[in-house]
Amino acid sequence: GRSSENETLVVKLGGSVVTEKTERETVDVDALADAARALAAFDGSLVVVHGGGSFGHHHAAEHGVSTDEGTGNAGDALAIHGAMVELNRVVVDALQDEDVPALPVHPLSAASRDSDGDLSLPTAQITGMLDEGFVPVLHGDGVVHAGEGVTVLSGDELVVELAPAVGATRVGVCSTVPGVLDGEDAVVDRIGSFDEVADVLGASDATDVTGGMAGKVRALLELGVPAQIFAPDALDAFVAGESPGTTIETR
Ligand code: IP8
Repeated sequence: GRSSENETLVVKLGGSVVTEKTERETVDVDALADAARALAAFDGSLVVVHGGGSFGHHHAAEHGVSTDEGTGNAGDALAIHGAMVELNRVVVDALQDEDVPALPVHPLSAASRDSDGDLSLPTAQITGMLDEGFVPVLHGDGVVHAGEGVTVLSGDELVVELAPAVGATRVGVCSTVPGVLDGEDAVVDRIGSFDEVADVLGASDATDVTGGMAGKVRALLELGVPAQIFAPDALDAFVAGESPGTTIETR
């Protein structure tokens, strides 16, 4: 295959890929091991971000916390963060088991939102890890939010923030769906503008990055680097430089 040494990938592993979404705090061990094996084949710079799945989301829901509704209760914030740290450790361990030099980065300890909800995320520790040959592994988390206490920071938002900061050459969003689907459940090969898929995705609030596929597509169109949305069985192909699923790139 082609050499990936000069590439920098940001890969999101969806929460529903690495966990059993319906069973509280249960890892999908086999799916995670498969993903770790696929990522281990890559020899360039790699940043991994994972979502919440059955770890973060039910805690956030129980405490009424979303990306814009926060909690001022430290115990509630810690319940959300603690579950995500637990999942993160399992993901990091699975990657290290495949000899990926993975290290954890916990967004709650570094990021913040202003009163408009705009995210600020320091990245010197992340680029520093990449320069030293490590693979930073971030996760959806809680984030301190001016005037709100702690709100949810989604993995999708992290991907959009990180890609330009690390000079990503490609972004991969590994999800349980094989890509963006058209009206007939066929995968759309390429999206160059939101208008092309507005009919099938419906309108979405541009600021709501956890709001399903429409929000994802909008955010990924802004990136300036090609992004691909694909299912777990296509992670190998993505890593190898192929274009599985839906490619999202402004023309
Ligand atoms: O699954 C959300 O991350 P996502 C994480 O990427 C929490 O939306 C804390 C619910």
